[in-house]
Amino acid sequence: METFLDLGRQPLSNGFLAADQFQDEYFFDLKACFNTDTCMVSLEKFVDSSKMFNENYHYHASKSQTMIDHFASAASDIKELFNSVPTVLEIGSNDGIFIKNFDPGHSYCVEPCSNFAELTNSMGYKTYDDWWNVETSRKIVDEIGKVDVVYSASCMCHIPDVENAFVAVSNILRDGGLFVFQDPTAYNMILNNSYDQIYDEHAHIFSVLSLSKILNRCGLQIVNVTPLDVHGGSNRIYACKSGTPAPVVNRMIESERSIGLHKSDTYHRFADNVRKSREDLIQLLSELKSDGKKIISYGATSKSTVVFNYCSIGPDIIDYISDTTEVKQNKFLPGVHIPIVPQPPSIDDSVDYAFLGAWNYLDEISNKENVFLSRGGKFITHVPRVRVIGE
Ligand code: DWN
Repeated sequence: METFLDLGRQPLSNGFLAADQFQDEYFFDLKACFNTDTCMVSLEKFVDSSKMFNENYHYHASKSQTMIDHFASAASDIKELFNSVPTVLEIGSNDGIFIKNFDPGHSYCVEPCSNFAELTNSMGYKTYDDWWNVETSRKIVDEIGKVDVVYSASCMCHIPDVENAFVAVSNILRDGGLFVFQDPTAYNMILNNSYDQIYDEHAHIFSVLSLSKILNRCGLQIVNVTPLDVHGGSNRIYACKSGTPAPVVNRMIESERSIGLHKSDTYHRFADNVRKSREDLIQLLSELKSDGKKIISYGATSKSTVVFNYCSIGPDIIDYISDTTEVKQNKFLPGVHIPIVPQPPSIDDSVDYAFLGAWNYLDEISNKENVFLSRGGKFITHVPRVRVIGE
């Protein structure tokens, strides 16, 4: 393992908190490393999963229309692959945004955040409030048998012992069944310089190259890959116990090799770009602030927790963060403690600039905030480079 990036002392990225919790706040050293054997990008030290995923988990997937539409489409694509109603197990079902598109009688969930497990149970989906691992897979097989589809979105990369997680999938998948999972890609992270994909919850940043090596060790074979725009660039991986990989699988691996995802110096160059991004963002925001401009941030995201803590940008620069998620509102962003407020229908007239904490929803946000933009308001982003959008 070769450490290539140090993002400094970081809080829990989703650890939104009240002022009276500041003194007990948890911090850890966030460093990323590259495995020269598997080509996997991972955290140098994993954060205890129970600190991040528990009954107070703040992230509700259904707070963006983009993702509601995305998962409805994903469900439709999967249904078309089967002649009859498939038995589906979703790992990391969050608020039911995906599984709600399936028949409760043939669908099951695994969700360790009990606030969400209770929600999908109340929606009629048998939900196991457990960590996903071999032990849980055996328990579920004993209860319901094997399944046609295992689906997981933005979850597999959150599991430190991801090989155990994949063996567990192999355990529960019937012969001829399909494992479909999607997570942000190392390819897009390097191309977009989106270092804010690296945080406590993201134990790994996947590539097709690294996954093909690891899945093969777990009795699974990648048979197809679909690149996705969501979450800053993701891959939807289709794997099964045996099958012939579609040509796209090798094409994706060749694309990854063409930008050097198999070489450690690629990641050291990435780290140089990250350090420059920090300097550029601090300079831009400081100059705007000293010119008397009012700057807010849009979307209280895990990603913006990383950026603002890495760049030491706090409430002296960013007046507040607006967000649609009720459980985040009237709290503070972890670490730098920028206040989070309910998101109004339109950005307040007093605001000059909005940093895009939720840059992955640029289109949706631009449509929503056309009044702000038409009166001369500007968005700021750091991906793929620090800039005022439209200037
Ligand atoms: O992997 C993960 C992804 C799926 O979600 C988790 N580990 C944690 C989390 O990461 P994130 O917080 O960076 O995700 P999002 O989806 O970029 O968060 C968007 C945030 O922005 C939500 O809190 C909702 C908010 N939002 C908003 O306030 N106004 C979103 C839109 C589209 C809006 O118009």
